[in-house]
Amino acid sequence: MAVSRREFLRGSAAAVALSALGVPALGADAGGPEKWVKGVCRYCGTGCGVLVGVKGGKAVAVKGDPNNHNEGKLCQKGALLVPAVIYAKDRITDPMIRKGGKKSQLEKVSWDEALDFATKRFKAVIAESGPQAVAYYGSGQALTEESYLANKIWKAGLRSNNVDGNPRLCMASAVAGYLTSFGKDEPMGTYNDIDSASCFFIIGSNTSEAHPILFDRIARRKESAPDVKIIVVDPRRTNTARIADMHVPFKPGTDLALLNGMAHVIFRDELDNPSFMGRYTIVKKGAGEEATLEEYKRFVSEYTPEKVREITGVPAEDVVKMARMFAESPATISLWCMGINQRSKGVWANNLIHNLHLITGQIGRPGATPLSLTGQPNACGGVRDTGSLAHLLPAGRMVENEKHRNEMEDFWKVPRGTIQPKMGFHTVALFENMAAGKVQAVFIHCTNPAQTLPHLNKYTPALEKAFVAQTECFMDAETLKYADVVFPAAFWCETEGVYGCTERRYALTEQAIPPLGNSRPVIQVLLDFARGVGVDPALIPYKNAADIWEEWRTLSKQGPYNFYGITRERLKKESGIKWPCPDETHPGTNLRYVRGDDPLVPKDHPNRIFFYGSPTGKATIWLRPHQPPFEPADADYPFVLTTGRVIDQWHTATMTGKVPELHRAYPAAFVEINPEDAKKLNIKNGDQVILETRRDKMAFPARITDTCMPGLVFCPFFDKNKLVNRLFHDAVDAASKEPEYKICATKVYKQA
Ligand code: MGD
Ligand code: MGD
Ligand code: SF4
Repeated sequence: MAVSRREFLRGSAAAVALSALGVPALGADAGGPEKWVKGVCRYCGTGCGVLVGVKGGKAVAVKGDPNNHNEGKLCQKGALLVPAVIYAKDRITDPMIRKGGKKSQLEKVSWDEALDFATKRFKAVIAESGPQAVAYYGSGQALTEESYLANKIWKAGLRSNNVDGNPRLCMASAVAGYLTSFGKDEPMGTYNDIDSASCFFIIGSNTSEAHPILFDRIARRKESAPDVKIIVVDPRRTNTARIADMHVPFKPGTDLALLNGMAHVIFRDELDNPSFMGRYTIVKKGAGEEATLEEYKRFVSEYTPEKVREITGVPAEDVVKMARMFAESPATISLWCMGINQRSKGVWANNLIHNLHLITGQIGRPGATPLSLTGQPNACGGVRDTGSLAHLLPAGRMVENEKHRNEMEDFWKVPRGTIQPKMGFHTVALFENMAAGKVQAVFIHCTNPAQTLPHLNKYTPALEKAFVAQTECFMDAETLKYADVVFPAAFWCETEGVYGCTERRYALTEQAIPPLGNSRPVIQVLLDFARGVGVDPALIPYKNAADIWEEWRTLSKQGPYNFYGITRERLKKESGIKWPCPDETHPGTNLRYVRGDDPLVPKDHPNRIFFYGSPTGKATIWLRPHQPPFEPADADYPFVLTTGRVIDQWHTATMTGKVPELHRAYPAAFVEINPEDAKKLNIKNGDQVILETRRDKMAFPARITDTCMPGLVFCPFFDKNKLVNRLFHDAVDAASKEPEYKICATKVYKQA
């Protein structure tokens, strides 16, 4: 890039601000909207507040909410949500079924017929094969009330723990990382920490494209305080890396060695914080056996900068420099996302980031915190917190814990023993069991697995085999090819519900306009479906989403996720509140686990920080050795293929693909390839390049760029005409079961 880092910093912040300023008038007729209705952006886990402009019963404009954390700003995706996406030509407005099996066409039918078609089939499967033969596959984009309700219907109503969803593909390693390091899920920090941090350790996150408004906040922090340092650890030189003081490209999949190497330097150079460790931490190894701090120090002492260089390719002096910057800064924040989570050792990588904070005491102060960035707008609030995954129950409870099951059975007023004691199938196992015929019917909500599961050649047959009931808004969703019944869902501001974003902030999207055509809020669909399948009406006595919120809020009162103070009325008035928030007068919490800030830490607790989610009250430093990725490059498949996002497209592009301004920027998939590699392979810009893995091969147009280091190629996964996931394996992290979408081995050659 020809511009200086400083110019880029200014430019990127300005671009975000510009989109916020330009957009309010978009789509509005002369005179402007009649009213503005408060909500949350439909897209990423940044969770920006929006105001939807309404005129004549239609959404005509959108602008940033000045009272939410984004202070009125939106990136281009949020700013272009209205009207193109809502009123897209291919919106689904009527229920549809396939009367003649998978090969027949979808036909429009009435709601009664569609519901009857689905519920009869689910009932028959349960009667013949038992509740373990049915499943719910949900989404971090579904509303909290929807996920809570589906979880309750399946686990307590149908007695099936087969409740999972796309957060398994995304946040599962972060969840397991928080659980094992601190005892409970969800971060202790918030976005406010960005404004106080003096060192940003950004690892495996392309913040500028995936969380643009947070990137803008980081860029502003850097501009306002030039001493602030930014380290970006990523094998690609992304836009995020362009504002870094130090970009550290390295061999993909070797983060564990790098992070242990930083710990080595911290001890070697006496940059550790013994009093913090002594007071607030314990040490564990392997599956959880206790170890001593001396054992841990001996363990990391093997990760000398020279050894780390051999494994990672990072110069030894850079390992030392990073460790010093991390430890010596007045306040260091770590930010990470899929480069860490979507890995066969994703949980360990999370643990090792937490380790760095625990050994230096860079935690529990403004600006000093680990903060994992959440991808989807409601993976945290909707799925993680409500426990809508195969191994979880609400508010941090576990399916396999009898006490937890009993607590939920008592609260839900079902007999003890109702919830099955064995966890259900996590995503990859769920689709494996569908292919094997053990799971015979699935309810898919707000996700598009036929494009986004790993190893698609293995899993699309599962969708062909099982009975698929699907909620959807747009006709171009790939999964519709396999749907037996389609429920048209009211989209975003056509209904109401809560999203919970990265920073434990719950915020309400209010209904601004009526559902389009015959589409319906999914709460209503789930309630009708449950009654049709024979779930006891007493279990689901709700009239609307607000009733469900009231139950969930009351339930939270019992434990460490307490947000009883976040009433529907408050959510209508305020632009998001961060839990813990135990009563209606509480303003919400910034520094979780910190006495004086977190209301769940007793005021008279002897320690300033109390990790109350952990049985010892302390955090855990883990001994985790380096391990290579599942499928590293080798002599036969000499390149590493990685996949991810581009700023203008959201996942499978069913929404962003409808917005001309966004679609023009990235109309189709491509492969990024380093100039050195391109030269060796005689590839020019735009040439068709074949990527061939052990599973499949596919051609992409080449983009020759130094973004990728030599030996690495990158493809985005938004393009349904190039299902890049056909190339991928389905290896998962042993603990979190999250797939390793970031690394597989591939051949690269020019199409003949
Ligand atoms: P990705 O592009 O998946 O985005 O947000 P990010 O995780 O920031 O990958 C992040 C980075 O990981 C890439 O730059 C890649 O080079 C790097 N990486 C690859 N291998 C390694 C490795 O071995 N180690 C390290 N340290 N890094 C590696 C994802 C987030 O984005 C998510 S989860 C969702 S659900 C949302 N999706 C989304 C979207 O689809 N489009 C846009 N525009 N924004 C989005 N925001 C959210
Ligand atoms: P989306 O496009 O977000 O992708 O994968 P998906 O969740 O499968 O799917 C959302 C679906 O819901 C779309 O079909 C959309 O049209 C529909 N929809 C939109 N709004 C509504 C609504 O209001 N109601 C209903 N009912 N439906 C609606 C995302 C997944 O992809 C994630 S989260 C991750 S982190 C993984 N990342 C990843 C990667 O990094 N690389 C590769 N290669 N694959 C990946 N797959 C995963
Ligand atoms: Fe929406 Fe994310 Fe952009 Fe904010 S940063 S406007 S939440 S897409």
